[in-house]
Amino acid sequence: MTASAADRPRLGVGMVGYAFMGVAHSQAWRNAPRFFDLPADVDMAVVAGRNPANVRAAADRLGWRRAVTDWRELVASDEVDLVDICTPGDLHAQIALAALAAGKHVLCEKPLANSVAEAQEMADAAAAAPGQVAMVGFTYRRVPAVQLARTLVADGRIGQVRHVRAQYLQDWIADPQAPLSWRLDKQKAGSGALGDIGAHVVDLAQFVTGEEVTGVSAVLETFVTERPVAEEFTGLSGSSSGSGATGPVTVDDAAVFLGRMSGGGLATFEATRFAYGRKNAIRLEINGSAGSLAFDFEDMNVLHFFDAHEPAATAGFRRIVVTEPEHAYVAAWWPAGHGLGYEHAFTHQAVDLVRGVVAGEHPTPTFADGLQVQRVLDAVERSAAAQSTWTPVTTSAS
Ligand code: SOE
Repeated sequence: MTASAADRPRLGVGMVGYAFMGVAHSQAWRNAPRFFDLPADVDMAVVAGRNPANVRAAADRLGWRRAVTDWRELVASDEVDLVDICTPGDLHAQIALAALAAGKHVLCEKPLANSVAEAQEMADAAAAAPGQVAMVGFTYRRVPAVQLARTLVADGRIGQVRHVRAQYLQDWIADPQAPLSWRLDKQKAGSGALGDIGAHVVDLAQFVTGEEVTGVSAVLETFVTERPVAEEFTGLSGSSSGSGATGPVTVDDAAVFLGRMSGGGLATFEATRFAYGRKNAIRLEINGSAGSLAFDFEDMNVLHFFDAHEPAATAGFRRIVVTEPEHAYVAAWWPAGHGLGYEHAFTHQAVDLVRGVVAGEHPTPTFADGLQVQRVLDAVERSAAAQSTWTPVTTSAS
């Protein structure tokens, strides 16, 4: 890091990719210093993308000083201290390894990689560079209600974890005519709903309970195997080229699995993009020996808490509105009750990252955490392929 004009450290950021995640990260880099007291000035130095006109336009729109068409140039640039990877998964490992080798800090979108082997290499490279921060973008950890859930579990308020019920439900490809996107291409994305959104709930379940998933029994399904070729994409939705051309879906559309937690509890996970009406429902319910917690991202400023010690006559789920200055990150934003949204967790991620870099600490989730989630995803895929614990129900014919 260089010193900025006011003699404060300057953290130069270079971001690779500028689609949906790149837009969210850009907003976070812009807002972090405006709302939080940071120990360094954030310089949105360089953005990289393949198309010269589009990346220049994105730089202007999103607030990046310079645009380049080769991520290697960004990684090599003296202006860049931290490389922020917002590309499809097939580029995560290459870029992160190059960035770590060049002495840069790294923020990598989730899932960490497209395979355990890649994730292992990335985690090893990060471990070999202890002076550099390497973090994975499991952003939902930084929703204040999720932070409160973790604190309540850690403080023993629900006792020993018995059940974890985790779902990530979306519907943006429920229509069979929704066009192909890179998220439906195994080469690019590694897996489908499993890695794209299932990874988030695996991470959340582990983060909130402070435990790990130790084993799984899974089924995966691809409901629509052929889709129209896309013309262009904004956000998640795309328009089909209208040419009638179609292409194969090479990933899972939905993942459902059981798991065991390291503390002895049982878990169920569901990740699908076929849940009509559910736009970004990230639901986590945890039942412990002394109470329960429930969270749904579609009502993200609220955490439900049931305390089993309360008298039965008046006990009930308490609806905690997580917008008080006492709640994680909230004091930097709006007065109580005014609420936060999707983008705020990205800002919190940027804040923790800048603080970690300056303090020489490693904010979680680290690449090692990303590798652990990747191992769970891998176990899910192996279990689904093996069908080893799958027991068909007998029919009158069998
Ligand atoms: C698409 O399913 C997606 O953009 C994911 O890739 C993100 O990680 C999730 O937060 C929102 O949905």
